[in-house]
Amino acid sequence: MKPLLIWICITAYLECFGIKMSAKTETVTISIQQELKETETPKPISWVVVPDESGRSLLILQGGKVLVIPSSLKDSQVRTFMELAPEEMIIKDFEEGLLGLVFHPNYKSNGLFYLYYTMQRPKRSVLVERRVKNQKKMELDLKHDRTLIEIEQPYWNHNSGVPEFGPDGYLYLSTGDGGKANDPHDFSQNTFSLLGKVLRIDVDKAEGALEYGIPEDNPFKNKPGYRGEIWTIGMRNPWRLHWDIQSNTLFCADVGQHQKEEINLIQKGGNYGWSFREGTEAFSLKNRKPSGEIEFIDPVFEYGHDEGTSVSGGIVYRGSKHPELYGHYIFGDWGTGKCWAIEVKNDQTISKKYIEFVLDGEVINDLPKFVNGKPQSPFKPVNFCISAGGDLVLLDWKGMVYFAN
Ligand SMILES: [Ca+2]
Ligand SMILES: [Ca+2]
Repeated sequence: MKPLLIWICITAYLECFGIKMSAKTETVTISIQQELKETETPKPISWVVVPDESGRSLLILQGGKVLVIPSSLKDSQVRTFMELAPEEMIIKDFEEGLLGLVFHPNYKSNGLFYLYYTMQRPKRSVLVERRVKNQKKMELDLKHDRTLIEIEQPYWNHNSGVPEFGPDGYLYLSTGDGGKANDPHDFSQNTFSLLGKVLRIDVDKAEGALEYGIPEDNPFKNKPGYRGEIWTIGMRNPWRLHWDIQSNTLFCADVGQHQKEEINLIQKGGNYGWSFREGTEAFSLKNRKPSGEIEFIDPVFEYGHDEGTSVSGGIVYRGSKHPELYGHYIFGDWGTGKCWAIEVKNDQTISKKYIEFVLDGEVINDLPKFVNGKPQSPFKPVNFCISAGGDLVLLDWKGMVYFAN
């Protein structure tokens, strides 16, 4: 056989086993700079632009504080917007705390926003509506404090907690499986539990005893044995959710246990597998099959624990500084610092790039390093967000806020 033919045969053979013989993955280099150096920003978990055209943003800290950041990013003008009271004991273990904040789509007329955080005694997570009473001054209305959802948390980990509004005006909320390992109580596949799901609710309505409405087109509304809030089933610990309005796609990065880290495209009523499956594989520690026929939705992208140990989802890049990443979903790994950009079309990943971030001439996320099987990265990407100018904000859980140049 001719060499080319031999190569094609080998490639086809390996691809039968899912081994891709594609060309070397391209690496995109992005230089970044640290901002807010003079401000204490421990465990930053989200950067949210205030939707009032002021150019201000909120920086959400896991410990329960929210800072207002001026468009100038000047440290001297940063101030505390709100701080959850310490008696609420929102953070006790490292996955607990203030985990998400989102503004209401009609924020300009109603001043509303939503927080998701954990509380203690008993352990639970809550979705709470708060209000800004003076938008110009970003002054919190101390009287408006409405708890919409309260979910009992059996363990300290896997609380998930990303509220995001869709283009339909409904609030999507990711929840984790409740914690420990192996989803010991099978919450993710339990259709009467709010754990291990993506939920979809109408915050502008109240229905029966609920503080919110359940949209008429939710897939399981009024179905016996199902909570009507459920939009998808079988999530483990989504960190995080992102609506890309332009492509009308809800991205969900789901943290794996010991096999695979996942990027999923969320579809109405879908079952994303956990804990029957981890990524595209059977979950090896349970290795059981569902009693009936369930169609599981595979991730659109996954990676193994040779590359990382805990995925941090991000955003679809729509900025202008890096045209080579336009329309790509950007995310990284909290354990190893490795970062990716993938391009998705027709529910398939059509291209993959690595991203290396350069700070002061040094790459901060070099090749993944493991010692005794544990990832060693001083850089802990926890979220990739969008700045007021539409560019990339990179949050390092170690307390740093970076802006892409
Ligand atoms: Ca938990
Ligand atoms: Ca899955």
